[in-house]
Amino acid sequence: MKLKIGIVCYPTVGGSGVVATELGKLLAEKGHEIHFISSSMPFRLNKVYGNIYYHEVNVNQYSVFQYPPYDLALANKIAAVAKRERLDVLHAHYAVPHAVCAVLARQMVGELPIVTTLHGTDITVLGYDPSLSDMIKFGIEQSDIVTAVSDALVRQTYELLDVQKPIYTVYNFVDERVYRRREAGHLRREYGISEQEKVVIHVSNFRKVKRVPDVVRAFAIVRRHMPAKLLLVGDGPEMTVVCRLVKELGLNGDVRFLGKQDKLEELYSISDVMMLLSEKESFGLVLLEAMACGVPCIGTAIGGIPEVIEDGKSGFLCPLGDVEEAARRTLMLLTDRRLHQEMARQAVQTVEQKFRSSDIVGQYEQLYISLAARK
Ligand code: GMT
Repeated sequence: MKLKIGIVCYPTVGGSGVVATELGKLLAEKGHEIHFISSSMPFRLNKVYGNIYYHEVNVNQYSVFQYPPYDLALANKIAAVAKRERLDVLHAHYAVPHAVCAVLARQMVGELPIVTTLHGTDITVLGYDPSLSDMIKFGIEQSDIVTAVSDALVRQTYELLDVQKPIYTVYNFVDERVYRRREAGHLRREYGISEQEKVVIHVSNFRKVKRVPDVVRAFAIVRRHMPAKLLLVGDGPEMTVVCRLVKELGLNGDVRFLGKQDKLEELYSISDVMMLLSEKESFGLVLLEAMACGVPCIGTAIGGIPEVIEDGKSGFLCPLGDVEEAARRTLMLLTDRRLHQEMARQAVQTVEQKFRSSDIVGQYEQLYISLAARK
């Protein structure tokens, strides 16, 4: 059954937009017709596909509005696309405003099955905001099917918002054709990494919840014991704090600030350990990307991270804020060649078995088909 699927997502760098775009691309490869509706072209949509369309939401500036009415323009656009293209289903990634706008669009067109995927901060951060929480709950309850990217996020949503609706876990995935270990030795040389040095990588949007200073502190301990470099990939509000800490700890020569990068698979391919020490993380897509490239991970035992890293198998879990433990586990991995090889192998295997992209895309497809059949 070939479907016409609308996908509403954030277009910028960020896990929810990445998952939504990769999902659209793989669904298109299976023959479905995909309509992205977003404020700008999703950044991962880097190739022309005959059956992928992009509909831009434009918000006009009128002096009567103190704030541009993006949400209303989005709802209007969803309704227009749904009607014109006869969409079978609309998939909203992130509860606000996307799920809520989808519900409004459905009222405008009469019939529009809605799947909403909760990605994390839409619940774990915005869900605590009294100016938004009832609206988030409404968007969830009015959707036809709701998914979340980990069991942990499903539990948190029930606890926080007291929603009366089944929420299904559908994990994140990566395109295994892109995320695989490859030869990128030239990058080590370009970043001035010597043969003897090990490489620790951290990738995030440098927001407070990512606790990047903990990564730097853990790395400082590692560095006292062995030659190593830390690659910090990404940018965001905490960057100034992180730069200051790196300087304070005398690590300037051993930390490379790479900023936002595209070809992450090449950076993972020169890395030995991935570190993600967040205080909130519904899944941790970057862990999966690293694991697919054969990089064992050190992560905090919070949110959905324990569903991604199998402690002692594909990496290690540490208590939140325990930088000594994160450093101890990293050192274990960096100094024991056999342990590292085995964990790298397990990491790749976990991606292939538990998070296989064809299985995850198939799960979403089944949800769409069940809704389209109800029409
Ligand atoms: O990690 C971020 O801050 C970005 C955020 C987003 O909304 O794009 O990522 C969330 O969604 C990703 C895709 O489902 C998850 O892998 C991330 O764990 C999740 N981030 C948080 O929960 C903090």
